[in-house]
Amino acid sequence: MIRLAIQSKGRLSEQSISLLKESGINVPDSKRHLLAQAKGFDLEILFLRDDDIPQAVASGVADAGIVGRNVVAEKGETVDTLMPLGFGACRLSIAVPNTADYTGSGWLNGKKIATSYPAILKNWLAGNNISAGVHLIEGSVEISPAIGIADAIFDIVSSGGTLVANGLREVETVMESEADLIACPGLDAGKRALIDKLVFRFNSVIHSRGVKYVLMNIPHNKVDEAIKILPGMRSPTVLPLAQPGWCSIHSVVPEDALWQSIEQLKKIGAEGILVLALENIIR
Ligand code: PRT
Ligand code: ZN
Repeated sequence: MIRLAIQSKGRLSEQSISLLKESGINVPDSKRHLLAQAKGFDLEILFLRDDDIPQAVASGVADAGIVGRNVVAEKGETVDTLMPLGFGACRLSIAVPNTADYTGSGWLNGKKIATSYPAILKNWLAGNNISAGVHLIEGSVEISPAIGIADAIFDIVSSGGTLVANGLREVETVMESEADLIACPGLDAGKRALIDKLVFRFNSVIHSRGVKYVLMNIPHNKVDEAIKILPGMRSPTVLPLAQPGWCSIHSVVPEDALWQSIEQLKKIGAEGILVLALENIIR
């Protein structure tokens, strides 16, 4: 049995549960309990605030956890980062009022910066030889310059909409973040084997995202051309059809290139094109 800590409610909560579900691990609906036994894997879920996950994992209260890289960096706990999970993407940036005459990071010398991430900010300031005041504030950091608490902010940015709405502009990106799977260092062999199984399942789900399985019929003399159109196809499956001169090609195609590829394939004579969703890619 392993214990996995995930955010009880918040931005990473639903996607953590979806990833587990797609990996064949069902989490009971009720989030009112701190601990819940999952179905489909020898695992229990510990629901925590995201800020508490790095310490829970570092101390062994949980064997593994799903949490933003930014939170792990801020807390400074010793954990093993096993894999990025492909959701919760954001960056931690310094932003200044639109009206500021910002010309480079030297501008920050002697200024006051409001943030909920003082450790990451102080580390970056020291690394860049900048001497600035760090003002810790929990929540609504973006309003600090307007109400005179600080000259700049250091906060999470994703679309950038919050900065624009508050008359701020992003001037320095300090770190990129997304949700990571972390684990307690030094787990015993039994737990390590279960974590490896979890990593294997997560990888197969994540690799199947953003790709489609495409099948089509094509004249035999157009197969080489079709292979050139299908991006990333190294070793296509080509099967003969009962009708002479025709064959069927099967391939995995990235979603962003899908429609362009299909239009080109139709032009060279592809017929009966089927696009199917992929649930897992087992490597
Ligand atoms: O209650 P608990 O302590 O568990 O949750 P929380 O309120 O501390 O965190 P939560 O749920 O807001 O975020 C959890 C994690 O999601 C963060 O630690 C990041 O790793 C990740 N994440 C991804 C984000 C965002 N995107 C995000 N946009 N976390 C916060 N934001 C906020 C940001 O603080 C800012 O106010 O959204 C605003 C900016 O968004 P844009 O799109 O306007 O730029
Ligand atoms: Zn939090």
